[in-house]
Amino acid sequence: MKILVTGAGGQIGTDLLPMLLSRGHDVAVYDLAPRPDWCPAGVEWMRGDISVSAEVFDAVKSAAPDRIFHLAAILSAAGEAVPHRTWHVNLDGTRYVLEAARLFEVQQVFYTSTIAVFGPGLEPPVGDDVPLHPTTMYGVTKVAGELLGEYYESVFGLDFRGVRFPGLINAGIPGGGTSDYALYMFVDGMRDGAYEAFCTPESRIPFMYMPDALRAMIELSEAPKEALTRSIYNIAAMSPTAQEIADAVRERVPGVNLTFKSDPKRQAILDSWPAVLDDSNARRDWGWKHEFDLAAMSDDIVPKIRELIESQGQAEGAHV
Ligand code: AKB
Repeated sequence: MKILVTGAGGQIGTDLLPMLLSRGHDVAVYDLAPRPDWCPAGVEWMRGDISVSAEVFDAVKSAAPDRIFHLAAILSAAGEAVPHRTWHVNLDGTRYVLEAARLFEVQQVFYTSTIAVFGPGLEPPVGDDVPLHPTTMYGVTKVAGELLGEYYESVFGLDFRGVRFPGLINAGIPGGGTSDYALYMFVDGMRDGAYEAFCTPESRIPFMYMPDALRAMIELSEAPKEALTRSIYNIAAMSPTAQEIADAVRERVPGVNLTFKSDPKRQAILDSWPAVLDDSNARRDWGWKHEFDLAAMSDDIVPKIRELIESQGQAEGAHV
């Protein structure tokens, strides 16, 4: 199957591309950045801007994919610095992807939504169908993107599906998200021996380890349509506090100095997100089940980050 991945130069793409190749797919990428060193051979890398309709249409026409995994987006913390650009990239970009999919008869568009669609005051565990009142431009665009995809599904018959990701953790690139403190505790803690988290130790949001996140994408993408009762699903794995993440790092990285200094803007974003998600619809409809809790993830990720730091050192362009 031919799969086009938009925004593959970010945190998810680093791990998704090798996985798609290992499953025998023909993979093309559409990304603003030039082809990075880590991009596996065999991936066709097209450079372009998701917020320029003609470029998106040309890329989809020339790649002629069966499926699009649409990852390109500006995340929550970065988005608050450039809200207009975030609207343009996240929402117009999604509209161009959906329209190109319709024009060039792409079978499925897979959408990466987020816990940032939720706003403050929701009682945990928070289910799929609750009022969505996000406080960030990223969240606003993701709510609108979900609705736009559902419109393309009901009006044009496009197969549109996706997940609301928790904060993601992998041995990779932090990408301007508010959940990045968890990843930095591991990466900076191991590389520099210290990290000051921009949140309180009590902060608690849902997180997921990248192998679970990738498996969720593949499993939902391949699920029979008739089994699905909705387009967009909450998925969950763990909801540790920042303190619990720090403790997990400390247990595995002796001597690491992890401290907390809450940044009011990013703290307000974190506090607006649910502490715990209800993902029972995903579990019922397509058998979603996470594998990694905090301990299992920490055991798995520490040697991977160590290997990456050793192989890449402090070199310019290293993606740790
Ligand atoms: C962010 O922090 O903006 C993202 C997300 C939770 O969608 N990682």
